[in-house]
Amino acid sequence: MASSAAAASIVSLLFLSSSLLLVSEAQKTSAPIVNGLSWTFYKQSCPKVESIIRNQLKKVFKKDIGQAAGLLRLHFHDCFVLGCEGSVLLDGSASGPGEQEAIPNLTLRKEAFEIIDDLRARVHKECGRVVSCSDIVAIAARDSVTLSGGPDYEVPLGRRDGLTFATQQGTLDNLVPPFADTTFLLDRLASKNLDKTDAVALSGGHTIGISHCSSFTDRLYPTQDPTMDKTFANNLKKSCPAADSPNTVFQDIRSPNVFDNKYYVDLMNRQGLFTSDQDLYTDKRTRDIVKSFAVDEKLFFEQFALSMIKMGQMSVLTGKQGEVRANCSVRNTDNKNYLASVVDDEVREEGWSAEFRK
Ligand code: HEM
Ligand SMILES: *[C@@H]1O[C@H](CO)[C@@H](O)[C@H](O)[C@H]1NC(C)=O
Ligand SMILES: CC(=O)N[C@H]1CO[C@H](CO)[C@@H](O)[C@@H]1O
Repeated sequence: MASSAAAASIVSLLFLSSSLLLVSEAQKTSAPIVNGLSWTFYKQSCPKVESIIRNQLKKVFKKDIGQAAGLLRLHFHDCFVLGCEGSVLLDGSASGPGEQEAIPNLTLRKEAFEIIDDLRARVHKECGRVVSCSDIVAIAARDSVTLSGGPDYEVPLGRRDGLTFATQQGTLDNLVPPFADTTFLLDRLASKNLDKTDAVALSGGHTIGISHCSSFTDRLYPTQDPTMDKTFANNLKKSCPAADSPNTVFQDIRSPNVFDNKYYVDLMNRQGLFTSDQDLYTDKRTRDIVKSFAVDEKLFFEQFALSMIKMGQMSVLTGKQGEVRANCSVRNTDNKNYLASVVDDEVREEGWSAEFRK
């Protein structure tokens, strides 16, 4: 089974370069885009934003490819709680703890926040305060996928940054815990207009990155989950000798740092790390989708890109909503003055595009 999947992925690799072109062309036309976002949002105001981010991330990942996983997960957490509006980046304030302090966020990487701040500063230096933190997070997540070996795809842009962050309870109520079964996972995603294909595709994000023991040791202690492959379980027990061991393990044992379809091959071999992962193969509603991605990497890549574009547009702020933060960790203090400059910028942009049409 594993070898036929491997053969299938070799075949799909051969077609990868040509298919990627098709995918990104197709997405521009077929991926639905919400009102207020655009494929060419910064064409006039910051045409280099995407190349600045990609070039810097190439350097970051050359030193530590693990950071790609941290950035991908950051975008997911941002979007699921209050929508993709950068609230996950806000530091807790006097009014209460931020999304960062809520339990599921304790394992977001500190470096991911630092990388986003650094990218924002670089983009600001080039273009001024025009690109939102939430757009930077969305672009960085896409680049993390692409630079780890996954698909390249266009990201709709024009998100604005939120002014508030979720409570700890709000964060818990919107994310999915690793001990969730497929019914729980599908219900929660359905409430965000994501269907079962999106659920299986997006879970494929677990083809890169790490997990702390405490996120899955409920499957090892006190009783071992019978659906888990025995050898896999024994190895996890070595890495995590107690339920609360502080260690980490790779999520995809076959190719931990490569964005590929091996996550689904893991599931078919009962080597999924979380219940939420493994149950996608146990549950009849999602099993065939898992299989189809395990044997056809191209199919997975195309669907992953579509599902990410969908997730990346959840409850976005656009137009004059929210703000463009000057520091991703805090709200702007000069909101009033800044509104004037937003209006100026928009007038300027309209001027430019009128020019363009001549
Ligand atoms: C919807 C169900 C999901 C659940 C239950 C879930 C749960 C988790 C958990 C528990 C961790 C490990 C945290 C730790 O202990 O360090 C993790 C890591 C990760 N998740 Fe998810 N996740 C889900 C969806 C997603 C999605 C949609 C993506 C992106 C498309 C994603 C990307 C990642 C990545 C890349 C990591 C590794 C982070 C790192 O290495 O720092 N996850 N996830
Ligand atoms: C952004 O705000 C945080 C929190 O107030 C602060 O610690 C940090 O130095 C600021 N970063 C920049 C680049 O000003
Ligand atoms: C309370 C706590 O530890 N919060 C942390 C949540 O995660 C971010 C990013 O890693 C940290 O900066 C916070 O300190």
